[in-house]
Amino acid sequence: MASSYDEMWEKLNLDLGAHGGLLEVLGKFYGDIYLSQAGRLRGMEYLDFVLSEVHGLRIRELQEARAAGRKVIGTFCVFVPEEIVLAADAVQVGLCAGAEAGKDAAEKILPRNTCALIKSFVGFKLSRLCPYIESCDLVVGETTCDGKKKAYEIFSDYAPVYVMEVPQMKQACDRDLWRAEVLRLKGRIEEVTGRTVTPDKLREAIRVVNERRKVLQRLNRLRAASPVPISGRDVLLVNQVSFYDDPVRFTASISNLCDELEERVRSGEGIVPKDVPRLMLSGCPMAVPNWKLPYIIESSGAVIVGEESCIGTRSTRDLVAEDGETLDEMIDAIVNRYMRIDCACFTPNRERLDNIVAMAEDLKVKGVVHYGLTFCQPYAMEAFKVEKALKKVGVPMLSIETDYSMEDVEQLKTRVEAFVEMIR
Ligand code: BJ8
Repeated sequence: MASSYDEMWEKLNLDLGAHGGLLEVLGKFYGDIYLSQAGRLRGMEYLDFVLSEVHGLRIRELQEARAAGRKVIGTFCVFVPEEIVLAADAVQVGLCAGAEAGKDAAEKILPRNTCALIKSFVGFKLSRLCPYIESCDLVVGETTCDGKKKAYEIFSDYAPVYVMEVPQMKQACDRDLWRAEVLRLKGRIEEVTGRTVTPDKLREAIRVVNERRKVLQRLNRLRAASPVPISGRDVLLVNQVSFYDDPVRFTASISNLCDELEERVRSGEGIVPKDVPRLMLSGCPMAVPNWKLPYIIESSGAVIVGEESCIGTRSTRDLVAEDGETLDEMIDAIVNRYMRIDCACFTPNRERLDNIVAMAEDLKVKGVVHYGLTFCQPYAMEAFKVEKALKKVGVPMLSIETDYSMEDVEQLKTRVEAFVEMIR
């Protein structure tokens, strides 16, 4: 069916036929997983609207921003400091990489044993399916895991790519390296946008991004109530949308959602009965529209109350200190905040274990589901340590490795149901 956005998508060089097919599948999937839930908060209508317009209205806004002289910067990792991008009056979008479409094309130029996230972003580009990638003036990659690092070399044949070097350890010399990298990024962003990052602009950008983190922290505090007032699926969606919506509008909308949630908590209303086992997810990021595992968990008699993930608390836990006055002080504050990210690409990575245990205890979960994308070595390796750390505090863990295909849904459901039964 023709869409009013066809002309815009054509200009972006999308494959209209394949793209239409993708939107159709996405719409169906969304209806089954999200709209079918009973007792959803009114505030989720905003998220439903954003999702229904994910390749429409938001893309139009990006085109309008570009026409007005602003640049669009795409990212794949929470290490890219959005503060710098916003301070140069550019728009940052998290490129999703959460769908299987495009996998066949990706496997022609990438090894098959590459994680689904990497195949997804390469496949989306090669198959001309993603209007976000096509709207980017620059894609900022990073040297986190080996797969991503090498994939950016290949990706740069198809899109303008800039790569930040992320250290692998957290010693003083690593911090120095990271500081130099943040400054190098600032230089490149200034070059691409033709704007200078001034102290005033950076201060405001730090505030805007912190406000978004704070509203997500508030959401996480509220959802921890018992009975649980909002589904894990819905909170995951909020986190996913935070990566590409306008930050100020998003913060205001989620603040309204939190007000409603607060009411619900006050009245003791839950999305599920009090005795439904509370679970926490931990591990690899789940990008839009990767809702498979949360859906399986929540349709197996459990409810998710936290995500220890980059599309979750890892990207919202820490704020950038707002007391810097000079540009140098603000850069230092940014460097310090980003160096606290506990991605499995770091070694050693004790903080992540401590953070997981603290989160599991705070949220009073009955168990943790560790989620690793197949072929993701950093998270697969750490899963063993996570299990051991949780065992010490008496929290059982189920380790799941999967990708974006639907082939293993039944098998995963059986394993999750058995786990839920065991912890009940
Ligand atoms: S800070 S988690 S967003 S790197 S799943 S591509 S690690 S093989 S996504 Fe990540 Fe930044 Fe770390 Fe977060 Fe590689 Fe693993 Fe694939 Fe991964």
